[in-house]
Amino acid sequence: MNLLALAGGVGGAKLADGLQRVVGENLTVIVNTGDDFQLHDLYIAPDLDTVMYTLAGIANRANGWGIEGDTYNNLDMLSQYGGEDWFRLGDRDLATHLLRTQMLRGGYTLTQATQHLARALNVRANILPMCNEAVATIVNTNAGELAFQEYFVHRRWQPVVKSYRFHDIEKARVTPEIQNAVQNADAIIFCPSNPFVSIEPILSVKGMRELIQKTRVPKIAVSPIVGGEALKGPAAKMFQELGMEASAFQVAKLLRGVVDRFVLDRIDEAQARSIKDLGMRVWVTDTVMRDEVGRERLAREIVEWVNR
Ligand code: FO1
Repeated sequence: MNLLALAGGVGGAKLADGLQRVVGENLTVIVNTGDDFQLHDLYIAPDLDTVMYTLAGIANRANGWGIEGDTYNNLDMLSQYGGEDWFRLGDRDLATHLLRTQMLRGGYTLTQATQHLARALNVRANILPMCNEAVATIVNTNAGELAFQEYFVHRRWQPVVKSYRFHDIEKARVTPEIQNAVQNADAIIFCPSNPFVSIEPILSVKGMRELIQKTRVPKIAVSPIVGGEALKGPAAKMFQELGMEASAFQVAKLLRGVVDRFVLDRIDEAQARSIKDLGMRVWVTDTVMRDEVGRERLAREIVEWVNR
């Protein structure tokens, strides 16, 4: 069975890892690149790297991002010089950014650079950036307009979000690799990633939403909001600041028209009825992935639900 997953950062990467454990190379992951930015003259793609390191089995276990056991000698030296040190790039992680940046400057696409890096790390699944063009998520806050990493990392997602936009999204196009993956997919899984700044950028690439909508296969979302809270990051806070309640039901509402099945945590079982009323089939289970066993169990349950 060919699976296609849409993912952003840490939560999405965990389910992608579970899916890779179940279907191996028959998994393709489309990853958000709205978080990408330039720092120290390097092209940095945090979500692509989080997914890549997680699927390669080398992600930092405590953070979910970065590489397990990485050192920060370069950062310490940079810091001593008074350079920009708020974004913690590890020594080994740095190699990824150096090589990717060289490849992009050498005329390779982001898709090609990503495939080269992932292959070298023995990742079995196919990791694809949502597009080859540079797109930048900009968050409009009570502290003004902030580039995504400035909001997320530098200001620790404390500013109040009023709105957000994806700069240059109109230039982004669905890649041939994504077109292929969508057409060959037997199911599409929306990983538990932030619906506003991880999933929405992917769906906002010209032609992406329609491409997914017209494919007649199960499309399954897993809620990143469990018991009214985000498992990681600012998703719940963003719901509230954007005037919505933070709930799995609201996630389902945002994905109505694209997704036809919804995986709901047991703790939110009372919302099953209202999600079904949106026209979705609902599967209730334990969705919190505490370890690799939990990732694989959730992935297997999803695959079995599709096969049933
Ligand atoms: N997140 C942080 O909260 N602080 C960091 O210093 C940081 C560094 C970093 C370096 C490389 C990388 O691939 C990711 C990194 N992240 C860091 C995570 C990342 O910026 C966010 O988790 C995502 O952009 C949100 O999905």
